[in-house]
Amino acid sequence: MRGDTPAVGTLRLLTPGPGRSALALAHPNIALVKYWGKRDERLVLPWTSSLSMTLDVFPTTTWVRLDPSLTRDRVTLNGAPATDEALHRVTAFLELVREIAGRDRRAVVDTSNTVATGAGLASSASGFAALAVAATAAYGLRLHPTALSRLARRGSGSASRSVFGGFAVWHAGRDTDAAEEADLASYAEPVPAADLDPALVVAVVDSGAKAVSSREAMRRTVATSPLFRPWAAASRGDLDTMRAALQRGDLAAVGDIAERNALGMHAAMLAARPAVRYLSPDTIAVLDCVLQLRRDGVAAYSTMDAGPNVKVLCHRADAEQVAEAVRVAAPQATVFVAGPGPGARLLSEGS
Ligand code: 2P0
Repeated sequence: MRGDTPAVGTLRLLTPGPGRSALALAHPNIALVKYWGKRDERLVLPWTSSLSMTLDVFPTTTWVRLDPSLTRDRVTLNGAPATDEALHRVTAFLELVREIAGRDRRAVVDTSNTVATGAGLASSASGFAALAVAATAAYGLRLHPTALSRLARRGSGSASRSVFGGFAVWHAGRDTDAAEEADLASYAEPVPAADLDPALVVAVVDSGAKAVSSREAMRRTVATSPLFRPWAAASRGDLDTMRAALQRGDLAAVGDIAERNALGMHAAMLAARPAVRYLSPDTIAVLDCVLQLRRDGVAAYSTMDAGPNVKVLCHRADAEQVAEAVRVAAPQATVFVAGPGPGARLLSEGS
């Protein structure tokens, strides 16, 4: 990766710290206006801007320790040695951090998710946000939150948003051929919101790993789906109207936009060739339940990511009623209530 990352120098908004080892914590986020599709795979630049809520559940903790005796990085994921794609992604990310820090030393990384990895519950968002915080601290870097968000983006696009708590927007940035300029312009930042009293009821209908990774599914959707570009165009409008709805504290409008944006994203995936279908009969049962809740006067709105699980946006005061209705509609689902959570943070560091 060295030598082909001209934009890295621009991340040097830092002062050196002590380094050596660090422990960090980050929470997943759920997008209300989705990120789906990259215009640049290497720099992880998205086609469209996205907007999310960071959760207060399912955190990832990541410990990074520099070890002079190692010739390659050693990565443990949920207690087992990481292999293949997961190992490659973490090592490539550490290469990027080493390049910024001007250091060669390899690292031991130990990371644990409190939710099933790869089940469409944003474990890569919390994972790379926590890794960005822990690795930069271990290598003695202190990054501005904007630079940290841009760095986390290189690990996994949605991780750029988990750097921040509450609602965050990830800017797609400028469409330019200049890699450094494009990289600089694509980062997340907090979004002003009136008090919405929001909750997300998370219905885990299937916690197994997905058949098609979101990375591959995005690639296929962009390359083959005739519905991708219309969805992307609509998504730009969705972002503007959602920002306005957040500012005036209009949860019904936020939910309405989130639901149509997610359904549009899945429609684009279904039109890919071959089709990417994450939605299952249990997903549809929860979607029907949410429609019925709305008919009964409860403000509840569905969103789904790269998997069959459904997250239902509602007022905190209605969350238990919504959770109970979802449990009845999908009895085998595990249902959690989440609220807005904090941004990624350093828990401790040692030398
Ligand atoms: C999102 N998702 O906005 C969208 C909606 C899933 C559906 O971000 O390839 O793991 O690592 O940049 O961030 C999942 O994709 O993808 C995702 P990469 P990521 O939350």
